[in-house]
Amino acid sequence: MSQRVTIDPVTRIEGHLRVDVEVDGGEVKKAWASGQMWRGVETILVGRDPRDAWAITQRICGVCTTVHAIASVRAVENALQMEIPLNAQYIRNMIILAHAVHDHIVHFYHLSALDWVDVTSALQADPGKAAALAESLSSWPGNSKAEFTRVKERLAGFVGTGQLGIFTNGYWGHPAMKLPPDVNLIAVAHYLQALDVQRHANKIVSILGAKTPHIQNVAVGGVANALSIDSQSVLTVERLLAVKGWIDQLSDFVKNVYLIDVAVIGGFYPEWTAIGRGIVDYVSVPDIPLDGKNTRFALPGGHIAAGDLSSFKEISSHDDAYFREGVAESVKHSWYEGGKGPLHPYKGETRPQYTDFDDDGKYSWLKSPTFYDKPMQVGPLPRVLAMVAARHQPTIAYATQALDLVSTVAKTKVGLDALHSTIGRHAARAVACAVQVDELARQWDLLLANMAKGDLTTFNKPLFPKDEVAGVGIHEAPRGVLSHWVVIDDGKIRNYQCVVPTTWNAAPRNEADAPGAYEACLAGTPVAIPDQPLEVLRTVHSFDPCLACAVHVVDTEQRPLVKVKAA
Ligand code: NFE
Ligand code: MG
Repeated sequence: MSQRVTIDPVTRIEGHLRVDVEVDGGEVKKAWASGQMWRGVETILVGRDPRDAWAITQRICGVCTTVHAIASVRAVENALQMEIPLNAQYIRNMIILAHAVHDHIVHFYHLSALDWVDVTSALQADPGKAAALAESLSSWPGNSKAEFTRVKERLAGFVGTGQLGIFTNGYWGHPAMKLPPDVNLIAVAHYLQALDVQRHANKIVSILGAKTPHIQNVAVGGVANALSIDSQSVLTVERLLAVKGWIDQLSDFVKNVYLIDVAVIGGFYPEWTAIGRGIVDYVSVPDIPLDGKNTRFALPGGHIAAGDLSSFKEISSHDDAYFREGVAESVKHSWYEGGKGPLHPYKGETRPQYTDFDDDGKYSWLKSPTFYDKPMQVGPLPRVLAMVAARHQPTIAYATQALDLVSTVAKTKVGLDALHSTIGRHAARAVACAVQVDELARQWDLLLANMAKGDLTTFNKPLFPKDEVAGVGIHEAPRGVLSHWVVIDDGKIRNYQCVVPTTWNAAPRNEADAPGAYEACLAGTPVAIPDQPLEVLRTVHSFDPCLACAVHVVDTEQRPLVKVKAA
């Protein structure tokens, strides 16, 4: 007999996501992903000055705080066909990369690791054996017996008081938890260390961006940072040297802790390299521009059809018509006025029309984006597969290292194909993070080398024509492809549409009733205990949902923190 499980809201994500699954024979047969809030930022922008859009759109989200600012200025600059000073590109690139590294570390340890790590089991661990194992895998100084003993005592202290503190309400002891106690202890220690390390990424963003969350230094035409090689200006060499120190510390953690933990956990859950496959049509975009016109990039991106890397079609610039012409959004299953079929974002409409949750009708505030009429998966997995297909050597090296370690722990050969999965999304995120932290160091070098040549320019003034112009700002954000589409008429915004990573992944069914990526990837997920749907959360969390981004909003209703309904 089939059971309906509603998880509303899903926690340890950003925003208000409801997920419904129909469970039969111990696995998910059908799923619905529903965005439960709406804000209308796109509507707020109409009639405003395009130079202000970045500051407003950035408030879409407090998690990916920088990404909407970047996509927005890129959209307006694209409409004006502007060239951006190299220094501005390097500073933006460093902000983008530091933010991504922060986002990925926090997502793995603080938002999703506890789906795989049983905190209470760590109390059975032997700190000496845990240290021997961890030290055999990396040279990270936080892997000592003394450190693991301290963490175990601290944990025993929590549990002894009857309060698990930040670890309350997990599915501890669930039959789907498989890590041995020593590995659980290592992971809990790294969870706590990651809380400390992630600050370094935010310090970089706040020094370069003037504050975080929500940077203040971007402008249509460049950045507002004053550069100088003497000590009088805002971004001095002294401050840049401090930034370099934090980059080095992040690099150490990402390569010696994060990448290794993900691979070890993957090795203990090899069955999860075959669960959560779903949509294997992927799109990512090139990012980290190396010139002022967004035509050369450090990190490639493109389209992969049906999971086949040989089908890779590179998206070569931010003006690439292949990307620009392929995107459309349907509202057939979304709470908006519609009836016109899928619309290209320049023609997009955002007119809310709430009805109830209807399984076969409208059931989400998210629109349903498609690329050449097909739903896509976006995110670190599509990004890594595109970079592998484009023969980006650092990506190939880190992916090989991670998969080899998964194979060693699982005692079976695990190849690239394992990445099309729930655990694969985590592995790809760690691989992407290692690539990004290296690229962050390289952008630092490029900025200093350019300053040393005597170029201190950071801004070109935008000029708005009387005529109508349109532009797209593309950014490979932490959760995947982000695009802002702006139509400007006589210097004022006439239409503004954001097509956001979580909108792609958490989309409801599209015009052809084909499910979105969460929905498709949930099908086949095993569920041992329907009212403790840990496995469903594993697959949903592997995408790193951000609903504020996806529907751009505010929930005016009070909702319970966790509601799991098994019927
Ligand atoms: Ni609010 Fe975001 C990212 C964007 S995802 S987290 O990455 O854009 O929808
Ligand atoms: Mg939108």
